[in-house]
Amino acid sequence: MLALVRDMVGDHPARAVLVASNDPEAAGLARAAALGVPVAAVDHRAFGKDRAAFEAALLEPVLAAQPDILCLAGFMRVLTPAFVARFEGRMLNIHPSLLPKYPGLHTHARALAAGDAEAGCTVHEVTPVLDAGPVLGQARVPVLAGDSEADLAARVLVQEHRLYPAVLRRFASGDRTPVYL
Ligand code: NHR
Repeated sequence: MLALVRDMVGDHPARAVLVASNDPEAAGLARAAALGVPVAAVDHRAFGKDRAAFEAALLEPVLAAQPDILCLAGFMRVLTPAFVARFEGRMLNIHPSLLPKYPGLHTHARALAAGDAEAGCTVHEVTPVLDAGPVLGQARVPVLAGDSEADLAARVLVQEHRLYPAVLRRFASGDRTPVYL
């Protein structure tokens, strides 16, 4: 998230209008605020299993900010089709695997368990089906002998911070050609 916010200066085709989180304690909120970006938090735990009610509350600050594009970054709440439909074709996510491999959770553990020689991250359009929307970019890293889940996650994260800003720049300029780093 911070890599995106920090990139949106100068000749960048977009500007950050809001950073929103489902976790009021998320460290990124204070960091974004320190960079001068408006922030909002809506704690999903206050809504129990009622995803629609959580999303209705989240929508208030999001709609007030009038974004053209939504970027999910470490956002861990599956979004309902109704929410996705409101932002169809203009909501992105970064996922820590080389999709279509390993949609969902525990991607690094799954790549290690499979003995993969390569791992990486993918930026994709968010559709109602989890981690299945059109790919907008990918970056690859090697899996090294003896890697732990944390080792691999850290190596992929470095690439996430390069890939997502590169994809957003291109996407915000109206170009959906995938970026491959
Ligand atoms: N929503 C839709 N409709 N489509 C996608 O592609 C989405 C999405 C919401 C989030 C991010 C995704 C990831 O890149 C994402 C993509 C959360 C879960 C999950 O199972 C899965 C994938 C992603 C995010 N969430 C559990 C839930 O009940 C909670 C898991 C937890 O809190 O640890 O929402 O990783």
